[in-house]
Amino acid sequence: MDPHVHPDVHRIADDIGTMEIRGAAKIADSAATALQRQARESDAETPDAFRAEMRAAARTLHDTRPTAVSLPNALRYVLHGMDGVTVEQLRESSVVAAERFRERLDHAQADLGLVGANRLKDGDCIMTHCHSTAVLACVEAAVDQGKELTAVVKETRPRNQGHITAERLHELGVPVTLIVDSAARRYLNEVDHVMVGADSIAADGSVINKIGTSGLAVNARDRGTPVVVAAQTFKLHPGTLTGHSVDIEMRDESEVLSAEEKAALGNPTVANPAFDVTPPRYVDAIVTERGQFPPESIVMLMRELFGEQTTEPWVEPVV
Ligand code: RUB
Repeated sequence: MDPHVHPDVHRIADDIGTMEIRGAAKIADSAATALQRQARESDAETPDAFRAEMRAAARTLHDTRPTAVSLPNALRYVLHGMDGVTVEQLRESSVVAAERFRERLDHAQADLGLVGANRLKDGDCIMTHCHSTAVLACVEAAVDQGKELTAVVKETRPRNQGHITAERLHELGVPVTLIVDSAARRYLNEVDHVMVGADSIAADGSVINKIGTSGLAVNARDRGTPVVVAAQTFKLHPGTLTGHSVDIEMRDESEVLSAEEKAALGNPTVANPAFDVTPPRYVDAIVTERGQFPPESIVMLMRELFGEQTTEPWVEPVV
């Protein structure tokens, strides 16, 4: 019989897959919450059955979206924290590990916000792409310090996450100019920083983020506008230390065109990659809760935090 996965884990996995829950930090937080729920509600009778349920729940979450490494990093954190010889000990340690992960996530966000705010001066204008809670943490910290900022916000087709960013910035009292993605270059001379988040950061300092980030970064370099990436250290992709590459998610074509629209155009092939890779030479700084790093040096931090640890504790052990 397959191990029992709690319905709330399936619900959270579905919400991640359909992007009801989205953005790397939120996905990680929700994955830890889901494992916590699984641990709390499990009625497994043996330690082996409990562990098998936790692995199955982690696999259900893991298989939702492939690009944001925050998801496997969250699962790893909780499963590595699961410890003990009785079901109750395993349950308690898993619940505590999930809680600790979520707390660390919160603190990291606040700490990196303060680092990012140091880059922003009173009167600065930033350009953003997609919706990144890490970028917003930097803006919020700067606003709290009394700095007045403005923002040019890219719409971010096809899902328009720029609308969420515009709303959040408005709530922070930051005046927003919303532009279509293709207008970005036109405004790059008028902004002081491009600030984006990350879904994964590779060992060579490449930044994987919402599709359109790399084109924006290349244009920004051409115009001399610094590109800052705001990302907690759980965006560092330990697998890239050992030669793995980051999977770029291809999403459904219906996000780009409805079936009717597609038919009216003579049924072209529609491609919908969700993320792209910005090479380190186009990134000026990566702002984390551990301070600011040039992208080329991020590998040092990655080794310090993860070593060569690329285990997949959700995989069934071979017996
Ligand atoms: C979201 C996206 C965000 C990063 C960082 O893509 O690319 O820039 O996840 O977000 P999607 P955060 O909308 O497809 O999930 O800083 O909140 O972790």
